[in-house]
Formats: sequence, structure tokens, C-alpha cells
Amino acid sequence: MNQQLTIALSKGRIFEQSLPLLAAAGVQPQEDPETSRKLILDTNRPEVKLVIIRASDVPTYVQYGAADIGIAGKDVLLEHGGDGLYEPLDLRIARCRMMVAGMPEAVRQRPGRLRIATKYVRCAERYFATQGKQVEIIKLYGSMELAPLVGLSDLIVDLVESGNTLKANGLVPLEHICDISSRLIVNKASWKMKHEWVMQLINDIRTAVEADS
Ligand code: PRT
Ligand code: MG
Repeated sequence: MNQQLTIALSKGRIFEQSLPLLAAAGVQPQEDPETSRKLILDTNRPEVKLVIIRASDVPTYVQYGAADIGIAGKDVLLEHGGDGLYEPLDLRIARCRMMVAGMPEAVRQRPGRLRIATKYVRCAERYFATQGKQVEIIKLYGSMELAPLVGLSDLIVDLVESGNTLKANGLVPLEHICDISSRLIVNKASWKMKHEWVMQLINDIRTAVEADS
């Protein structure tokens, strides 16, 4: 096959947990993104490349066709929206929960709307709308746990895995919004143009995912 296939993913937990799944599809990176500074990694298959990018940029690369396939958290996909993307497979990796969290005391009754600090603005807006609650969302880019401690917000919306980060900052989980795991996403044009190839990869990975659970 003389075509190229590019797979976008982030380093860290998604890369590490994707490795066995990619291996099941016969794809093995030639370098470790934790030690290499390269953003494009060769694999054992000359026609398959990995691009290593920020987790929240993965859907953008795939949507615009800079990558055929991507691996991204459902949190990132919910925020990005599904334009130009198929999401054919739940990889069941990098699992956690999106939650509302705050101080253990009863929620302070601010005159006016509750303030919610989060990097998941769309998810938070949708969630509180379905609850019929009027809230003010404050967009942050990280360290959401700090916001209630310094009076920036009443509550946060963040991802929780073990709960240790909340606990270490004196916060408690309050409401479960949704379960999160990483998904395989495919550019709609690649789905059509490289269909056989993409389907083969998906089927090999699906078999590995199912054998794992
Ligand atoms: O770090 P960067 O800003 O580049 O991007 P990112 O944080 O989105 O990337 P990364 O690699 O940290 O996370 C990639 C994906 O992993 C996320 O999009 C989620 O889908 C998934 N994932 C799974 C998590 C967690 N578990 C997780 N625990 N992402 C983040 N966390 C953080 C959480 O935000 C909180 O700060 O870990 C902390 C909570 O963990 P516990 O175990 O203390 O509860
Ligand atoms: Mg992170």
C-alpha cells in the first residue's frame, strides 16, 4: 500500500494505555514520546506514523484531515463537538468520571447564580441546564481544585479518577455527570477513502479491547 496513515494521540496516560491496543493492530512506535522530542513518530510499519500532540488538540487534527485517526478522551470530544468525525470505538482506557465537586460544607448561597469553575465549559453548561440550574461558568485551563479554596467559584466540574486530588485539596465529589473513557475517532474523508485499512485497524483494536475486559 503506498498510502500513508496518520494516527494522532497525546503522550502520557493515553499513549501508554494505547500501546497494547496499537500493538494488537500490528503498530509499534519506534520511539518513546516521553524521551524523544519528535512530534512525528515512525512505527514498525513505514506507512503508519503517529503524531504526538496535546490531548485537547487531537479532534482538531483529525477533523481537518491532518491525521486520519485519533485517540481522545470523551471529555475532550464532548467539548470539541463531533464535526467531521466518526467515533466508532470505545477503547475503555484512561477511564475516569466527570464530576461536580466542592467544599464539604453546604453550598454557599450566593445572592444570584452559583459560580462553576471548569475547563469543560460546554459540558458544565449542558449539565446545569438539564438540572434546571442557572449558573455562571468561569473558564479555567487547569488546577480547577484551587478555585473554591480561594473564593473564585462555589463549585468545580473536573475529572476524578482515584479522588486523591480532590481530597488533598479538601474538596469532595458531589454529583456524577458522566463516565469518561478514550475513544478512537476517524476523519470522515479517511473513513471513506481508506475504508478497508481503517476497518482492519478498528477490528484488530476492537478484538484487543474486548479480550481485555
Ligand atoms: O495535561 P494537558 O493539559 O496537556 O492535557 P490533559 O490534562 O487533557 O491530558 P492528560 O494526558 O492529562 O489526560 C488525557 C485524558 O486522560 C483526559 O482527556 C481524560 O479523558 C483522561 N483521564 C483519565 C484523565 C484522568 N483520568 C485524570 N485523573 N485526565 C485528567 N485527570 C486529572 C484530573 O483532571 C484531576 O486533576 O487527574 C486529576 C484527578 O485524578 P485523581 O486520581 O486524583 O482523582
Ligand atoms: Mg493533564
